[in-house]
Amino acid sequence: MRGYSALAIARNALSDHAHWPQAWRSPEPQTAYDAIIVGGGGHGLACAYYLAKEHGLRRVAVLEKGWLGGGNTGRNTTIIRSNYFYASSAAFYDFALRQYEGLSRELNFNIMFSPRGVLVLSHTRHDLEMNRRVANAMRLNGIDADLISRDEVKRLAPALDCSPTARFPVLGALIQRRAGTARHDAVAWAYARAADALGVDIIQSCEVTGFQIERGRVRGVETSRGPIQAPKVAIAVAGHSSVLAEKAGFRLPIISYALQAMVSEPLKPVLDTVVLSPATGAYLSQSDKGELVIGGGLDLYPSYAQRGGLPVNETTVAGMLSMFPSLSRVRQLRQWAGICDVSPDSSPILGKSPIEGIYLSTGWGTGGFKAIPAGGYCLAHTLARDEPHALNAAFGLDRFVRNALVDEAGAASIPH
Ligand code: FAD
Ligand code: PYC
Repeated sequence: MRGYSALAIARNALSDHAHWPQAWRSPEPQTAYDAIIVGGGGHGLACAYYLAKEHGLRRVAVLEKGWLGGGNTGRNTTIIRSNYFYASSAAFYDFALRQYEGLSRELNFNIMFSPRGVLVLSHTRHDLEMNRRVANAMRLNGIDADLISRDEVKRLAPALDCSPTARFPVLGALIQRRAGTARHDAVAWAYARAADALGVDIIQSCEVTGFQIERGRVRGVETSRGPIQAPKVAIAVAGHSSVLAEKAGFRLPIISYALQAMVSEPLKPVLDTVVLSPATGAYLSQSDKGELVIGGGLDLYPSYAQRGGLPVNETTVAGMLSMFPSLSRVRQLRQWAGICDVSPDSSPILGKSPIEGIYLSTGWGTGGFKAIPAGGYCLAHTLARDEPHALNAAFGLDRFVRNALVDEAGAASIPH
């Protein structure tokens, strides 16, 4: 990591940001590239970085209709974990977690990775059994997992109501101690800066509006800033995946739902781990700014509105307060939503599309932030070599016709 003196940090903090260097260029689009990535979220930017770094592709453009990280990457609740059930998911998400552990160093950008542990609470006997099943599966897949008692939960999260009379009594938890959080927009910025340094053109305010396709093969894209040619195009647009697939002439088994989250006013430190409670429908952690970062389940009707409705917001707050009654007077500061791309088995679709030269990164649903380093790495491999990496071989679109689902809805850890 580049070293900064305390004086330099103080000078920057007090400056009006004048003369700060741009973290990446803002080039005009060229007429042709070797590869185009649609979507400047974490997955698109990571793919661009790995295409340049691992595969030597330098004539690469990321086309983003808005601003970098303005989609779900900048709207999520920053939880990173690899407590999945099936071997293929475990290998994929743990590869991502291992990349996150070294990402600040790799990209020379502090993404504030914080392995503060993630607890999935058990409120019933059945929850205990299910958590034990997941813990056993994780250990069989070589991933750290512990089952902890109510007393240990109380020690880790003293503000949590662990009394036997609680509305949702806590019987124990599954903990992944290596799991935690990272600053979401820093992940996008870190990949953007590193990709730019390797020659990738990152072009914001450039919407892809269509595809040039000849005899089943992609030749380029139409954009709000004119046509751009490329023999290979990756689509990494989360909740808008079906919209773009339709423009390319195929359908995806993706439904887009809003997932909302909120933060409280800043508080003094009250929680230094992440608590997920599928039964109450709420989860929370505390950011470095002191805000409680709170989320719940999907607004379960298809939508492209980045808002979310009041009933789900209220249910989430009620669930959170049933666990943490002492927070009842804390005020909600902000609320927002992102459009999640949910696949039938809640696993990603990461691989080839029915059009030659078009590749897909979608189906991340409510859980793709934690996947970004693995998703970008595997998408780059698939695009560059025209075949999946071993880590994403199970996640092709063809699994829905082969009846080879990887059903991880239960691993979402939130009402789904
Ligand atoms: P995005 O970050 O959404 O990027 C896609 C980009 O494509 C957008 O910037 C969009 O503007 C752009 N785009 C769309 N259409 C076009 C077009 N036609 N032309 C050009 N650009 C286009 N995951 C976790 O792992 N942990 C969590 O704690 C977590 N919490 C979440 C909480 C909330 C409230 C939400 C909404 C999501 C959460 N997720 C979480 C999920 C995670 O945020 C996403 O799965 C992940 O960020 C998806 O990244 P992406 O790069 O695929 O998509
Ligand atoms: O994937 O860990 C996750 C998550 C938690 C809340 C939303 N997504």
